[in-house]
Amino acid sequence: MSNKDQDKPVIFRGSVRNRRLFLKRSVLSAMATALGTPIVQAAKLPAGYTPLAFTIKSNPMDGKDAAMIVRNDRPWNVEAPPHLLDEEVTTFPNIFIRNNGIIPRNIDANTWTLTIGGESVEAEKTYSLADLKQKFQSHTYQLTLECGGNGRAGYYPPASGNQWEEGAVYCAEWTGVRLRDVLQDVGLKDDAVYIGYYGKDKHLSGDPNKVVISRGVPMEKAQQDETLIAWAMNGEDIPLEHGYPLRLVCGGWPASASGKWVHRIDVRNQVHDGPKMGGNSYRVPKYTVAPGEEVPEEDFKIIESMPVKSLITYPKSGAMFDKSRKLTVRGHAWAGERSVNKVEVSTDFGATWQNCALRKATNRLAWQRWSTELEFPMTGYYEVWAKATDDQGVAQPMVIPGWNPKGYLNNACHRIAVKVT
Ligand SMILES: Nc1nc2c(c(=O)[nH]1)N[C@H]1C(S)=C(S)[C@@H](COP(=O)(O)O)O[C@H]1N2
Ligand SMILES: [Mo]
Repeated sequence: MSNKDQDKPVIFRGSVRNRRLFLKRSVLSAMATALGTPIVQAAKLPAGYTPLAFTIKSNPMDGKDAAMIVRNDRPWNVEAPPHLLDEEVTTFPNIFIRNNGIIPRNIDANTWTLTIGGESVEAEKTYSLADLKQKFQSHTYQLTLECGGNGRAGYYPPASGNQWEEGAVYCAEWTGVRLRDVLQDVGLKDDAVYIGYYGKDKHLSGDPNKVVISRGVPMEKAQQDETLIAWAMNGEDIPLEHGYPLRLVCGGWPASASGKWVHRIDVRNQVHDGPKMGGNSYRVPKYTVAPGEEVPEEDFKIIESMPVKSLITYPKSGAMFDKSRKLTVRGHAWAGERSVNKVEVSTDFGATWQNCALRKATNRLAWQRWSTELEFPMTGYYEVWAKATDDQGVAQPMVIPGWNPKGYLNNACHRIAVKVT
């Protein structure tokens, strides 16, 4: 937030795009007129809640949101509208792209190498792709990667950064070797606590010596079965945008821990301190803060496992359908290192909830498919809200969770609008 905004009342800060309408009961009939159909569960509308059809950003009723959404073109950042994430395993090009720098070009996989170094290895070791494929057993897992800032657009006052709505998440199938097996081959010292990756992308400044981003995970996460050094996504070469020819993949954690175009991994005797490990990058306050509050740097902690969340991927928000039909609703749910125990949907603004069928994950850290059928008592405007609960009983909040300076970890319920005719 800029300084000149500090003294304005909270609801007037920020851009017009993010300003919400605040609803009085008396405007409901005007809304129904505008929609051309009644808001059937209007009596259940929480006070101050603005139906999706009347929020200013991405009006679902205008049918204009069919393609991938570009959030920034330098660096290139693109997200998927939720209905493009309906596949069980997400495929290119329906995958969000998040870059902090410039995508490297002219990559030759035949000469690509991965060096494992750092102060906590016995001796540095370098592998070609062929070495990795021959020396170690390969493994394939579906792994959910969600940007720590997914949902940032929902925070108020707005947090700087890509204004992701719902679509900075995917679950693809990755093939590679376990980082654990490679680390074992290199030989670790007893004081190893963290790993840090280095990619071949270029810094926006053009300075070839400047590292764009170098993040990592603690040894425990680095040595999980599912933590891969991958060369294939969905059975093919990794698309260039997603890290060709080699990528670190740490499912269930902020996707920033999964280094693209990886050519070096350091084993550290301290928490890795590469660019975007400190300050307020991918870190949140250790305690609840008031919206807009300044937080001292020492009070931040690194984001690890991502919170429970779900998406409605069918139908598309804004769908119209005939009252004589039952409406199939489906999507995915995930919970970082945890699994999801329950997904429920509501068609009356959260007053009552209906249980959905929920599949087990194909493997740990993969998202889970859920579906249900809905019947609507009368024609009109409805919203479908979805809410997942993890295996520790933690559920998604219906409203925006705790504000934090960089707008991370918004796992509020996903909502779509539907019109029954
Ligand atoms: N080398 C490199 N790796 C990176 C990034 C980057 O900018 N450079 N961005 C990270 C972030 S913040 C995210 S959310 C994911 C995005 O992965 P995707 O582009 O495959 O969706 O990559 C991570 N790995
Ligand atoms: Mo990210």
